[in-house]
Parts: sequence; C-alpha cells; structure tokens
Amino acid sequence: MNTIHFQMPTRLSGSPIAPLADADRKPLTKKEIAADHPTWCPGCGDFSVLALYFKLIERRKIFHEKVTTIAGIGCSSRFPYFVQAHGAHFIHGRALPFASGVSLSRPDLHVFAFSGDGDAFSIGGNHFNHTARKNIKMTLVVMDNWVYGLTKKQTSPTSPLGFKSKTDTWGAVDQPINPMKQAISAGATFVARTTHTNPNHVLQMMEAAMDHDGFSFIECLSECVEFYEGAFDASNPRKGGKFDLIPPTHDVTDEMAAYKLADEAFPGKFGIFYQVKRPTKNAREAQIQQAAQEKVQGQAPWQILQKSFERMR
Ligand SMILES: Cc1ncc(C[n+]2csc(CCOP(=O)(O)OP(=O)(O)O)c2C)c(N)n1
Ligand code: SF4
Ligand SMILES: [Mg+2]
Repeated sequence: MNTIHFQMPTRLSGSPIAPLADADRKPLTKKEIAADHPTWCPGCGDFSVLALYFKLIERRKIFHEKVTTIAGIGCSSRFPYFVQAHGAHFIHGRALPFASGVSLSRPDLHVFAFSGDGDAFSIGGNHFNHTARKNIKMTLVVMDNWVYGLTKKQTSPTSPLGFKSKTDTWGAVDQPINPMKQAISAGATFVARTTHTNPNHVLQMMEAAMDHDGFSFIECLSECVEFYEGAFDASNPRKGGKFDLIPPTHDVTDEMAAYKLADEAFPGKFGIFYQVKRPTKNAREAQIQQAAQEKVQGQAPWQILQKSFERMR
C-alpha cells in the first residue's frame, strides 16, 4: 500500500510555521469574501441578504475554510457564486439533500443553504419537509419574492391569490402556502421571519439561526423589483407600511401560539415564531457511530471488513 506523507511547511531556517490559532486570526472582510459582481437586477432584495451574510461571516469570525454556502437554482440561488469560499450551486430544489450530506459528514461546519420560494416550496417541497423533520443542523434562508424570478414571472407557491403571471394570466387561483406554518408542521425547530428592508433584523435572525442546534429556517422577504415590484410595501415603513416585531411576551416554545402568529394577515409580525430543542439527526448518527466503533475497538478496518465478509458466506 502506498503511504502519503504530509509534512508541515518549514521556514528557510528549518523551523515549522505554526498555524495561527483562530483567536489570533483576523475576521474576513467583505473584500476578502466577495466574489464576482452579483448579476442580480439593480434594486433586487437579494443584494441586502448577501451583504448581511458577509457581515455575519465577519462578525462571527467564520474563516474561509469553514464558510459553506449551498443553493439550488433561481435568482436567489445564485448566491454561492458571489461568495468567495466553499459552496455549491446545485440542482433545482435539491440544495437541502446536498447540504444535509455536508452537515452530517462535517460537524465542524455550520452549513448555510439559500433558496427561493419556488426552489424551496415547489420543486424542493418534499426535501424541505424531510430536512425539517430530521432536524439536520443547518440554516436555510428562503429569499421569498412571491414569484419565479429567474424564469421571468411564473406563479410560485407563495404568490397571493389573484397575482397575474405568465402561468396565471387571469390571476393566481391556488391557495398560497404559509411558510411559517409549513415549517412548524414539518418539524423545523427554529422558524423565523424577516425582510430585506430591515438589515439589522436580518442579521439578528441569521445569528440566532446559526446558534440554534438543529434545522433553522428563516423566511426573508426579498423583493423582485423586475417581476413583482412593490409586493412587500405594506411591510416597509419607508413605503408607508408597518414592520411589527413579535411581542416579547410570545412564548417561542408554544406551537399553537406560533400558528396563531402565522395566521395574521400580511404584513404580520417579524421575529422568531418558534424555537424548541430536539435531538438532531447529526447527534443521533454520531451516537450510533460511537457505539459501533466501541464494538470493534482494537480492530483494523480490514479486519472488520473481513469479518463482515465471513458473516455473509
Ligand atoms: C428541474 C428544473 N425544472 C425547472 C427549472 C426552471 N427553473 C429555474 S429557476 C425556477 C424557479 C425559480 O424561482 P424561485 O425559486 O422562487 O427563485 P427566484 O428566481 O425567484 O429567486 C425554475 C422553474 C430548472 N432549472 N430545473
Ligand atoms: S429578476 Fe427579480 S429576483 Fe431576479 S435578480 Fe431581477 S429583481 Fe432579483
Ligand atoms: Mg422566487
């Protein structure tokens, strides 16, 4: 068997270069983490979500090798292209299975997935439900613009009744889904709502989601200025709307209270609707792995394999 030897790089003097401890490293700046100029339309809400993700990376000192940004397909899902670090722009609706694999195999990372309303709730609807029920540790931010932006204005699962689009020229006739209710009923253990027009609040929600041990879901209203201009004006005080936070008396562990909040007519409330502790799939799988390893202690992998083959004879 070939053996590969890894060696620490050495200075000319011969002494090894000690890697910097994380505490001594400088946080990444926007300049160091921003990739190509985003190709979104000027004024698109997605810009502010990206800027706040950069801020989060800087504030929480997430270093290059730990930044993990995964998305499906859509305008919003172009997100990983614009982050100069590890990431994947995956198949439409399949960001979550990909992100699940990364999360389960790399406990040292916090995975961020970014989706659009079509990507997450239409083609990726089942993956959304199953990732939530499995409580796989990661954060999913759905940049909800109530429309399919990339494909130029089709009705999405969150488009309101009556919305005129290329697929509903007479106005949408299907009842839209309620992302908060959908996430809670599917088993998500952190469910929050924010809007791109309130940057401090977006950052606050991202930080809380990142600190949550489980599947954390944020619906972030993000206006498509090209195909659904003004959709969220009623939630924007600068456009005469109102941005109301969830009252501090709300008990985030009370599922019924969360549904009640989610039932409010638009613009509704913003903040954490629901948050509970439940074992993650990551923790349960780690337990199984540990128990299995204890059973085979002292044996080399080839010996374990040989025993399995013997049992199969
Ligand atoms: C399997 C498959 N079906 C359909 C498409 C076409 N398609 C690309 S993006 C998209 C919808 C995007 O809408 P959304 O997720 O809301 O993202 P947005 O562009 O609004 O940010 C569709 C239908 C595709 N790329 N792949
Ligand atoms: S089409 Fe809409 S969602 Fe896509 S980049 Fe333009 S404004 Fe943003
Ligand atoms: Mg959309």
